[in-house]
Amino acid sequence: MKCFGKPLNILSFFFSPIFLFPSRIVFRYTSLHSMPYLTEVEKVDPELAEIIHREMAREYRGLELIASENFTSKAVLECLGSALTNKYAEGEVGSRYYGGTEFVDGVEKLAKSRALEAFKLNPSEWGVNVQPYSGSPANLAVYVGLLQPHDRIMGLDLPSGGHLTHGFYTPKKRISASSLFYESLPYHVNEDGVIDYDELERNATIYRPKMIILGASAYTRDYDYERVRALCDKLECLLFMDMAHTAGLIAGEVLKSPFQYADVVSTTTHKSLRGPRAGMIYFRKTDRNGNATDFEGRINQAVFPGLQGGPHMNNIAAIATQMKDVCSPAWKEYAKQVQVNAQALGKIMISKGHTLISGGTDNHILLWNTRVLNLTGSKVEKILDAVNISTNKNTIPGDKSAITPGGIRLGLCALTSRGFVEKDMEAVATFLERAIQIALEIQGETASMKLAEFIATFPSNDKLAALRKEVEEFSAKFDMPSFNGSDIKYKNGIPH
Ligand code: DSN
Repeated sequence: MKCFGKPLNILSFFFSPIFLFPSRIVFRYTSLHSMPYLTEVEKVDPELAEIIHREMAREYRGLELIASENFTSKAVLECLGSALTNKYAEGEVGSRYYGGTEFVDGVEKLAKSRALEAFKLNPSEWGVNVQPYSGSPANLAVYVGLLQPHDRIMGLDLPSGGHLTHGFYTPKKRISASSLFYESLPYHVNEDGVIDYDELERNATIYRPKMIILGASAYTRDYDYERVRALCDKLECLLFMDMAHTAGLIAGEVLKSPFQYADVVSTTTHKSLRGPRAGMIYFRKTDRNGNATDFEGRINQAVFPGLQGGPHMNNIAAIATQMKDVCSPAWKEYAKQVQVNAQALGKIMISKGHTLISGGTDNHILLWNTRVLNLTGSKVEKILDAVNISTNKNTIPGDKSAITPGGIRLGLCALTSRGFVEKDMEAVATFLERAIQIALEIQGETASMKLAEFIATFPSNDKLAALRKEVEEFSAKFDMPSFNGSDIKYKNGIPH
């Protein structure tokens, strides 16, 4: 029988689709292999597809140093683009206001259990709501759920590195809903860029807030949870930690966990956690003495129907898959590497004569004092943009204006997701340094040069063009977690 087997196989080959329709097979292979991304958008909306292609190339060819950004995984992007986006599911797992929720219930259950596991939380002590659309809605839901309108809160002031939603207002205007609907007294960092816990304690003792908020957008040191917990106990007020920036490092155990101190903890899921753009709220089911709280109902009600409608189930699925990643042993390595990279870049910058607020970092953020270089943060942000290094201008201690702040915030989560390690920080620091030298040459003796005039010189500056080319060639050596090299249309330069 064996000897008839071969001729039969050969015959079947000649009658196979490959032999009869080779071009079709080759086409299908090519399309599956190299064009899985954006094919439909290209077909129905080429104008939009083109913009997305340029953004993909920008991400791939640039150095992403914005501290709140990261590069998420293909699995997260697939969840975001899945059929789950079609589904309404107002309510909670098992008690929804819509039919057909048997599968999305499974999705949300997974997201919740993994979100608890990621921070090693006991489900009888802590619960989590994974429905907030992002960090700001999550924070508002915390206030709506646990406070009465006009209750007093204390958060780190925005110019000190705090977040808008922690009660920010200016002398002329209540800026955030958190200062419109609640009374807020900010605390500050001292001139070294470290939280002035003495000031917080002094003022809190007089002001007697209902809630003290820890967490920040531009703060480089870990928090003294013990001290603030003791203060909250003394004042009988709630301790709320917004860990949006540092959640990934807390899960990776390179920073202290706030959970043993806080009553409620919020986070975004896209910063150091590297997931989709969404938010989560963790709340104590039992207080620190083991007595049951009513936080679960109050937080859940505040999210829906208090502030939101239907949860975005595609996002919740993306949270679930990202939390699986965060629970994996490899996550600790990622978190450690983020911190190591930030500290390595900080050391190199200091060795090159630069000044960092607080003298370095415990986390992923560096706050670079550009005021001492005679450059505003706005000018540095713009010149770095011109060479495809993305950062943002930031206030630093002593700044009078948030419009022309004296610093730049750098963060290492995104580059670490592309595989950057300590040795790559030398090149990153050198690129930053060269951009600064060009900025100083442009500005010359006229530090008062207007930002628009400064930017207007860029197109004719050959040194900037050369530096941009080098930055882009260097960046393009690293993979993107979000898409394959073959998905990138403009690998060698983005058309102007
Ligand atoms: N805007 C974010 C940041 O950049 O830190 C926080 O919401």
